Amino acid sequence: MEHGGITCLIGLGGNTGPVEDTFVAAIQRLNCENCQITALSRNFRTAPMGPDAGGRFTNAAASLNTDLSPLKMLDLLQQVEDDFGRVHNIHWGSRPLDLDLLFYGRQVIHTPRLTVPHPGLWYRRFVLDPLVEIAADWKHPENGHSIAQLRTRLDQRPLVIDVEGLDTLPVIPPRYTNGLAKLRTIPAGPDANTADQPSFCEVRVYNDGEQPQQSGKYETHDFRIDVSRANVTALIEALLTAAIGS
Ligand code: A4P
Ligand code: MG
Repeated sequence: MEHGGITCLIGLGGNTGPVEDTFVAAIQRLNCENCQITALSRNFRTAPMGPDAGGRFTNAAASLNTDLSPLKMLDLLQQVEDDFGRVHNIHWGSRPLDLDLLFYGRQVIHTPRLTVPHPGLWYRRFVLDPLVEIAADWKHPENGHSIAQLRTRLDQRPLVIDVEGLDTLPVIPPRYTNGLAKLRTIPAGPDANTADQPSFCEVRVYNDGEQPQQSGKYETHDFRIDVSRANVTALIEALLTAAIGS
């Protein structure tokens, strides 16, 4: 590659097979004629996000310089994923290797095949922990926050939990909340999933009450799940235990 090129940040994830070896081999594959790896984070062991995600993940982040267009860059990432046995069947399923294009320079891209910056990156600890090691000062082109600021935001308290579709709040023992979390109940909105499932309610978690400035294209919660009313208290207690300790 000639001088110049665009700096990209990519996220690596995987939870089947020898993931750390897979990461090393994938980085070697990405370091090619059109692409030069410039930094690589440590590997992080992370809790799986999503009900079908499987066991614990390993996550990392890398920066690279490339003269490939955004879609050619995505092609390359998908080619490398396929080479390591990725089967694209279950959304958010377990996988030997997932390569996400987190940033392509400062570009903002919204096409059916490619969304850049990656829409989930700004609230996912498993993306931000590795990213902060290699690009703490990198600014998100849509919300203006640096990676370090987005990461710090995840630790801000109180943790706000909205329960949509319940008239009264579940009773949560104070040892769980203790000023570190704020529970609110909000009426079910017109588009609430709970409209067709009256025995369910929707729980949303916000790491802070005030979200980073939105472009209008992001969802504002950090986590959302529909849960039966009978299980809502157990869910919230589990969330609080995981997020702030009991
Ligand atoms: N696509 C659009 N934009 C991008 C982008 N910026 N980078 C499209 C990569 N791909 C992008 O992706 C589905 C489609 O997204 C692609 O065809 C591409 O055109 P995929 O990788 O085939 O499917 P996926 O990964 O199951 O879906 P998705 O929405 O990309 O999920 P994520 O965000 O990758 O999350 N838990 C932990 N702890 N660590 C993880 O790494 N990863 C996931 C998947 C779930 N839980 C996890 C982790
Ligand atoms: Mg992916």
